[in-house]
Amino acid sequence: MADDSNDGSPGSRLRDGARAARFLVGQLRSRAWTVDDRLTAAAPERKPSVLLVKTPPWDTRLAPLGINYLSRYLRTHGVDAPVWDCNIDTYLRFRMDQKQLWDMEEAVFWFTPERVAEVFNHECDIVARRIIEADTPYVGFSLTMEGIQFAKLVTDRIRRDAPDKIIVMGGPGVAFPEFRALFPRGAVDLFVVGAGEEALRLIVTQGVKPDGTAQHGRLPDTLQMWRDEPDHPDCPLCISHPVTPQQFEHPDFEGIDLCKYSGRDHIALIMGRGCFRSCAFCSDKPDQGKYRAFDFEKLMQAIAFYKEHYWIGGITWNDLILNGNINQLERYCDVLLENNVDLVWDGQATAHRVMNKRPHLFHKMADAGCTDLTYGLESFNNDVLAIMRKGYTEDVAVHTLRNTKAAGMVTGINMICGFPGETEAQFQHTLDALEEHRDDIDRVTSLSVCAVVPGSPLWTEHAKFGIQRPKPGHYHEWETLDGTNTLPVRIDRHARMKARVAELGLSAVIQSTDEFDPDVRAELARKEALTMR
Ligand code: B12
Ligand code: SF4
Repeated sequence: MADDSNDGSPGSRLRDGARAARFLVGQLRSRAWTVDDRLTAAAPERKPSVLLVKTPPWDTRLAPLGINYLSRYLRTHGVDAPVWDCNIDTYLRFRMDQKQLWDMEEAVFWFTPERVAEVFNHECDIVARRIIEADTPYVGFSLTMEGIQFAKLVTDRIRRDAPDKIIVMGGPGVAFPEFRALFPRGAVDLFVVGAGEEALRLIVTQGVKPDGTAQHGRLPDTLQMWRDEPDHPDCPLCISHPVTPQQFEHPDFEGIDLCKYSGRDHIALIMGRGCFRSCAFCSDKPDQGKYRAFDFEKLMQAIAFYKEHYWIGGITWNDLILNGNINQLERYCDVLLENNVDLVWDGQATAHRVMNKRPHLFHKMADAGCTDLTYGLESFNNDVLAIMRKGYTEDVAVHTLRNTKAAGMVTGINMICGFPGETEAQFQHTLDALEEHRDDIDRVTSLSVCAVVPGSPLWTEHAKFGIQRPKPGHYHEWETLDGTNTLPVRIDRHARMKARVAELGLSAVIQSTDEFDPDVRAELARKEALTMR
């Protein structure tokens, strides 16, 4: 008995400790109570939840929309869906000496794995840790193509430290099989293709696993599932589910600190998805489908909410085309005007024959706060516009510009140089038209060299356009089968348009051609090799 008594002496305390340790070891060794069982037994059933993360690179002026639309939808349907704009946090941590990486011209940096790793290796440790600590069964990354390398560094760490976490990727960066193939095997469990609202809700609430089976309930037939390479079982599953225009829920930006963004009192928003045109170079239309305007009441309620809670002064509409439904657009203007809503707004639109017949609508837009419209005109030559499948002619485009300007709004245009089939004479016509219509153009919002990107008709129907498809990741490096339109020809036209734009005193955002000029690349590679020696 003396042995069992705790007399407080060092000897008795040691004996007690040893007994407790033996008991614990015994418990752990017993088949009925393994370490793993204890962990599960201790944790209550996990709530369906997903952490939505926007990784770099992305805009730093306005909060990202993808994760915020998804989060609001999921929370409206009872799913816990916190968001993390990792892009803005990373930018704020690195802006002191790496601010330029967030410039539009830096795409090549983000595509180069070694360069991304060199700058962000340690940051990705922190990002992964934060994602793991959020302790949600699913993590959803929202990506553009440029974001793949950064996301890969993060997923490597998640795989190592939290192998059970199910990694879902969505956004335009995974819209087409050619983009999805850029992800190394094992980095992703599930790809969500297209608008992710309903697909993600089903994944999280039904507990969809990487093999496509659901842990709870039966998945509806409306949920599409496929593998890009059906014969490879380790090829991640792709999932898609349609979302009706009435289903979209505008963000409430919960969990987002709007003060972090430089766009001051502006937010981005969309009033519809898709586009009614089908331009040959465009991959957005094949990704998003035909235009559908969102529910009007919900839209106006959302604007009232932002005014009341965030005191917003402006909205940048991120729609592919703001005039996708001109009746809805007019209604929106009417409500703003009737209620004296103090709001400035801008966006992208398309040259529009029917809208041209309603000049009052342009004036109404300006009165309701629209300050600036960018049109993807691309060319002023009718033959080129026809091969581009733009769906309008030069006179319609010019008329739209004139109406916009006459109403007092700023006009921007996007231009593309060297579309397959564009002859030197047709290109010259566009150069001259820039001069002729100078008074109706305030800005060239984007001046770029024609690229052939996955998903676009130029890519999928390349033979019809008489071109060879470029290699993955080198989307500017294509040429016509007859050899008349090559990268140097396009770079030359781009340089001449750039010069004309400068001569005309137009402000312009001009794509840098260095990044895909093979001569410049070869020179850079040579210099790099010399410094490595
Ligand atoms: C507006 C816009 C911009 C604005 C962004 C302003 C802002 N803060 O929002 C500006 C002009 C700044 C911009 C910049 C860039 N952009 Co941009 N942009 C767009 C545009 C027109 C709309 C984006 C948007 O807000 N959509 C609305 C939201 C709600 O839709 P969403 O993001 O697609 O999200 C839905 C689905 O994709 C999906 N989803 C999205 N994320 C996730 C995640 C998960 C887990 C799931 C399940 C689903 C899911 O569900 C969402 C809700 O339905 C798109 C066009 C397009 N097709 O998307 C291009 C687009 C996204 N941009 C593009 C690019 C390349 C860029 C740049 C990288 C360009 C560059 N080379 O520098 C830069 C970003 C870098 C930088 N430093 O800024 C490309 C991406 C290409 C690709 N396939 O990856 C696009 C697709 C245009 C194109 N076709 O070329 N852009
Ligand atoms: S108008 Fe713009 S979004 Fe629509 S198909 Fe043409 S390029 Fe694409």
